[in-house]
Amino acid sequence: MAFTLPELTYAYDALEKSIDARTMEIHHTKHHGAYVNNCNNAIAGTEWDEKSIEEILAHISKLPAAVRNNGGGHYNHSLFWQLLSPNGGGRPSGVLGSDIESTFGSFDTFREQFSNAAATRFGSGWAWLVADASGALKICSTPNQDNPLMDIAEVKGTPLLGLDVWEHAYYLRYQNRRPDYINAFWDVIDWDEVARRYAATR
Ligand code: MN3
Repeated sequence: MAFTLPELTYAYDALEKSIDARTMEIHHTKHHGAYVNNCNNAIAGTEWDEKSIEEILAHISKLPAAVRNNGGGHYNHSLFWQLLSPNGGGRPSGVLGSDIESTFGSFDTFREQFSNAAATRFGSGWAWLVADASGALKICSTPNQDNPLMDIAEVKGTPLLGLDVWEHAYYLRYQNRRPDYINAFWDVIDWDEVARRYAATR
């Protein structure tokens, strides 16, 4: 079963307050589209082409770099689009909100630490909030298209929130100002989706 490029549930210009339409369109159709095609080509005719993306990532150390880069890219972007919403922003409520507060001290401290992980990732990569195997919330970052589901990840866990800090995610509007893009990201986070993912791990 070949992987396919998922449709977005909102228009390319729906997140304009934080991410411009042209960036969204190129990012989705060209960048994510290429990860899907390249991943499919890399696993075609192997034992992995019947497996889920999660199962592939869990065994990524046994697979070629093309699968790590493009399979990771497919998973990461599929998640990223779901975490964004034109009605996003604000703060998480419920169990997620209180667990973030008890883990990091406050929502503002969490936001600062996550933003710092995103800002200080050298080169291309992602910042993450994960729930690890014990259920603990952790912030980490990964290079390139790696993610915390990979068996080679330094910090492993289920990704709840992820931020793409590749230049292709922000350069048209923000150029070298990655911190401004990170700041704008908080206005389009769909906390209901993050909470749904957290609940599924518990
Ligand atoms: Mn990207």
